[in-house]
Amino acid sequence: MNARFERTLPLMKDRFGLFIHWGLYAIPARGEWVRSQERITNEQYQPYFEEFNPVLYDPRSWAKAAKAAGQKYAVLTTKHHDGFCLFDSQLTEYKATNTPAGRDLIREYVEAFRAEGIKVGFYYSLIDWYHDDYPAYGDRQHPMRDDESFKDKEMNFDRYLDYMHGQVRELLTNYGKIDIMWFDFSYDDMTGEKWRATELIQMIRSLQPDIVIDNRLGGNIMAKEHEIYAGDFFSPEQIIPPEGIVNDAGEAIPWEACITLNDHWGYHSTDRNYKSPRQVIRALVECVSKNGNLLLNVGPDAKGEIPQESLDILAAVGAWLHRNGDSIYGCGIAELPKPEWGRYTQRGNKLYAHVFDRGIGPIYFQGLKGRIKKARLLSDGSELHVQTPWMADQYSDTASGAFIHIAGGDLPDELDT
Ligand code: JFZ
Repeated sequence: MNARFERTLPLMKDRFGLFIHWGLYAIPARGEWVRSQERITNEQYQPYFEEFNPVLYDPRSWAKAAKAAGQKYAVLTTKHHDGFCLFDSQLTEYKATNTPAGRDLIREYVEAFRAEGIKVGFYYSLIDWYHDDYPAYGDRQHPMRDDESFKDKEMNFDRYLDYMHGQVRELLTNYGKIDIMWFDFSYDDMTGEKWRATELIQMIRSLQPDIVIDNRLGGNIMAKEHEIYAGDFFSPEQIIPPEGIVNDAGEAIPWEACITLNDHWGYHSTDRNYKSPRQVIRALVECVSKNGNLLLNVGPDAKGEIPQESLDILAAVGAWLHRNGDSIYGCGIAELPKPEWGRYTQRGNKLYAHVFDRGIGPIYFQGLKGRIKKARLLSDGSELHVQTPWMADQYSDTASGAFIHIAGGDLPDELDT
């Protein structure tokens, strides 16, 4: 891996994080794009601001749920596309402090997650549908994109950029050490220096030298020589790349897939299309097997609670990780061909075989002939009988299928198949 990704490596050992989309859009409860999709004006959206009162908001319970789920970091929307700020920004009145909530909700989040030993990340939307100086008419996602009355509206985009940079400065000055900055997102010609991205990155690095930044400010993270704002990791969305990510020079690029639990990021009251714990565990294994992280999303409701369905999934994944976490944390790709029955992950001289599809008969470990020192079932530590050097006759079913941990004395040196 290229040396410039060194600051990303500690985060990439964590492998599993919690994404939280939360804001005024939890009240209409039709997802965080509701303003754009339904062309909702500022005036029509204003009642949600006036009534926002998440009486059950208790970020300590969120943090406990994340911890029990085995998640090592979290990323919360400090401001989403609707422009509403969960933090007490001095640069806008459009913030939680001025709603019935009456306080800085981000401060409580930071303190609660820190207290549980979970790394803290800020999602911050580059797009802003509230700010007067953000292009509205003709912008393909803005709620007012086809409202003629916005056609000749005067705006000064630099004023928006000053605001946006100023808010990032606030976020990275007022809350102690922040681990991740997650910008979202560039599109069309709204990318790179359009955001004054070099200047922004320089400011961020001066405030938080170790912070890890996503790649959505633009630039080309795949280029060997890329822009300073091209990001510290690649962020595929709702997709796990088929073979991991390498740049133009064939070097591995750190990446993190972000995935929803149902079909929306923000709270949606009727979307019951939840993934199963088994699917989520397999997605996590899949990411790790290709050197990636999984950022799994929840959308708390207007009262401030994570939906029960999501909590149940998190708990089930956590129960699996409690026993099988050694095959995830600090693990990455194994230099072996992708097996037919599932996926490998590896850390040092330990190879982990995640058997998704047991099939009939023995499990074949291609390319491992003579190299298996011993095999143990990771979930309970029990001995597995490897009948010959290339197959094991025992397995146990777990949520993700049979699970075998093969511990070899000096496997890595021998793993060049
Ligand atoms: C963005 C947001 O619009 C969305 O609400 C959510 O916050 C998500 C995590 O990020 O959605 C995107 C951003 C980029 C792409 C697709 C959806 N993209 O590049 O294809």
